[in-house]
Amino acid sequence: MLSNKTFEVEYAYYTLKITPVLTAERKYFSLDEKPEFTFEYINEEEFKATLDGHGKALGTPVTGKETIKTFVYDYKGELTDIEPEIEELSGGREFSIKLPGGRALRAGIYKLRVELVKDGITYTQEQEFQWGLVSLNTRKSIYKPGEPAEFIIVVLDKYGYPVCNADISMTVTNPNNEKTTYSTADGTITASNECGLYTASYLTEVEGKHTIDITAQTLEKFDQNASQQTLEKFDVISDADIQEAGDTKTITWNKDLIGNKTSVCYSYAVPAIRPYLYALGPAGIDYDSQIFTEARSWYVAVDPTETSKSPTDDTGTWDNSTNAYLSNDVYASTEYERTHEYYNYSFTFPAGSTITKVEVGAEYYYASDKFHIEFQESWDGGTNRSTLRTLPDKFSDNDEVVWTDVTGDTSWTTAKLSDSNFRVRIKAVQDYPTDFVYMDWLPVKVTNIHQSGLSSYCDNIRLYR
Ligand SMILES: [Ca+2]
Ligand SMILES: [Ca+2]
Repeated sequence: MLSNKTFEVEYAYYTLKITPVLTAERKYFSLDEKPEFTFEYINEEEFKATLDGHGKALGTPVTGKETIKTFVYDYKGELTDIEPEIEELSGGREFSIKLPGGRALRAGIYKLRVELVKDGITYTQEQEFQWGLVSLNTRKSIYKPGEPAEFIIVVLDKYGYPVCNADISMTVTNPNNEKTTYSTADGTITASNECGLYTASYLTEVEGKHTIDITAQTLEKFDQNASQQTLEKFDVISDADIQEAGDTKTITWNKDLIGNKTSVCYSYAVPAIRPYLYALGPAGIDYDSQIFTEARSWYVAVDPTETSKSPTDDTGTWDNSTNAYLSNDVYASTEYERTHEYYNYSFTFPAGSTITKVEVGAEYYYASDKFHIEFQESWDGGTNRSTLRTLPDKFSDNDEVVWTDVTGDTSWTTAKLSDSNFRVRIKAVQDYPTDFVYMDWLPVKVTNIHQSGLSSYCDNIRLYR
């Protein structure tokens, strides 16, 4: 099996008992941290036990090679291409294993596996950890005392998708060791309109470094499958010099200050890959042979777009069929075993869109339990169709739309959702005796992701000398 990283260790020790131990510094890391672990297979005591009182080795010396292999797996148990940095520490046989950060990271649950091969025997240790599930942004990286600091908290689930109803608590410790607590429970942390984003406001009083601890409880969410995609480049547009090195683009401005002030502007577009987060910054300012650097990076992500559409054309044998174009308590209906097909949903998507979810909606009711509606969709003009699904019993129209997730029926593309290809067929299915079924509205909802439009930023810079 291929590993992310293989590390060879020369040794000239003595026959020793091996007890590998893998320890995580913590089990939760924020996105701008590099998760760090310690791997040890002979501890200090065992090592000392092989020496006599004068530091000389006991027993017969053995020389050879040991191999340490590391593997980093994602939440699906698939090997990632994350290459840990392995460093030999002094003392027994102890190694530091550090995961590198990157410009583009997928938040989630990961597992580090370390294999030690010694004398033909493989010793394995594993450690699970969370990376970037909770992160904190502030509008600015530095605040003046008395200025309110607005915190933006981002909460993701173990697959890296935003969590809308997280239960968050946060403690801010100021330099005098005074603590202020915030929580969604007491309303000091509030959910924003955008799923996964939460805000809190903190009044800065004391100068110095503040420490912030956050925990978030989330309900598990299983409705999305991430597709494997290659990372794309971040598009950056600016009047400044743009240098590219590795996965980083650096924008540099040379500015003459006017009244100690200047401003810089740039635009960027986030690649259409979910659920990755992209690091911006930290920004640096060189002045008077000094350098100021922001405390940390900022993260941006692409958000999915949801679009609902109604049919605008139909064919078949239901009565008053066009009434299913609109939710208005006026119905298409039938009392016989008949089928009807709806189409021309008029979906349009930006170029390069990836379809992540397709749902068929139905606002309907049955006059009795003698008759049901089944439906199926087609993505190639009616040649192939999904299997029939039965809409559950519902005996009055309460204006509720029953959505069925049909994402798994085919590998959806924007072309499969075009007017020439996409159709929804409904079928009344008879028990005995017959009775009426009613369809008020037959919408379709599609979630897609695409490269964001350009976001433009201008920063005003003022130098206090
Ligand atoms: Ca209705
Ligand atoms: Ca209607």
